[in-house]
Amino acid sequence: METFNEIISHFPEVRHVSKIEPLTSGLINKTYKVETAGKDSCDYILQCINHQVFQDVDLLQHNIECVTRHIRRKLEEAHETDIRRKVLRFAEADNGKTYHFDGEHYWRVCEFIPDSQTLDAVTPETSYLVGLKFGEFEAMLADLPEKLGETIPDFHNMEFRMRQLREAVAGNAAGRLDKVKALVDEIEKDADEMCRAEQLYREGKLPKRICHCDTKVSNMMFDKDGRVLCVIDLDTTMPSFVFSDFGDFLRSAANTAPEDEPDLDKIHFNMEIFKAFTKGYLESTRSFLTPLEKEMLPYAVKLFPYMQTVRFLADYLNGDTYYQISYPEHNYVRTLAQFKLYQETKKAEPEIRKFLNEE
Ligand code: GN1
Ligand code: MG
Repeated sequence: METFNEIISHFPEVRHVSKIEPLTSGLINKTYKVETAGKDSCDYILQCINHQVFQDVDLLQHNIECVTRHIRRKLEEAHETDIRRKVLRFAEADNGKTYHFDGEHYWRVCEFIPDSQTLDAVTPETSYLVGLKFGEFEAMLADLPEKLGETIPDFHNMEFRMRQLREAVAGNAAGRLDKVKALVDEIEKDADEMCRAEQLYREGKLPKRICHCDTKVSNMMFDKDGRVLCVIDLDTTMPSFVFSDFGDFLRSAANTAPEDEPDLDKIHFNMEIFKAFTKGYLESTRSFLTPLEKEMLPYAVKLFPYMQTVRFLADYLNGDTYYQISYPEHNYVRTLAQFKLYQETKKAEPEIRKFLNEE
């Protein structure tokens, strides 16, 4: 691997680096903050792209370039001010691309958004704003002229995730099957219902749209006064069902506990967060959501805790090869926590339906 300074030197606009320090963030890429000296120079985010997960880095960066260019153009057309803080900008490397390959790893640099913050927890008020913004993100990309590829093929394809789980069960690579066999049987009972979207897609009844596919509140930048600035972490922006953006946000934000909470009694579905987010999301997507998409939003709420249960469990069975873990049974604890959340979303379904019917 090249040294940080060597890596940075391949991005000509980044000069006078004074400090590089790691940032704690997602489970996938490694992220660093690069500070530069000089009062007019901006700081940067340096990321080592997880090339195991994102195997086609060229496609990944192509998607991101198309998305950020399109959004920037729309902001300019709308005479927005402060565009620098409203859409990400990636630095060009000396190879003319927005990434550098050091022979082993892929690196990219993007401008650090000044005077911004991320939030780890949400209130109904911020959920409403985030719903509005993620919906607006989809709306802005509805007329994207370029075709985007899937940066992770079949990322939110439930049939594919079930196949992966079944393979992990059959392989039993880490010898953990005995411990989770009963849970696998429970999961299997709902598999057909949870794979409904793929079925409807094949029948031509459900569209795929450009979605963010990782709609955590931590993927939204706010200014210091709590106003929404922009959407970040665009790696998974690709064609998907709108359920991805709607359901995955609620999976994390409407959970009353962290996604790896060991005490299952603490895990509930927060209806206030659901209502506020849904209100915002519907406001900005009303112009294009089809009746079937809207009718299936309660399904989306259940789908994501279910899918995440399946993904964590498959990784646990495979011996923790995908998600970074902090202790040996971490993926097992995550699995149980997501399955509990799934059951809570099932319990909440009548109220969820009632709210959506009135909206
Ligand atoms: C991963 O790395 P992070 O936290 O943004 C994963 C998501 C999961 C999430 C679970 C590319 O996201 O799909 O929902 O972990 N991203 C990828 O915490 O697999
Ligand atoms: Mg992510």
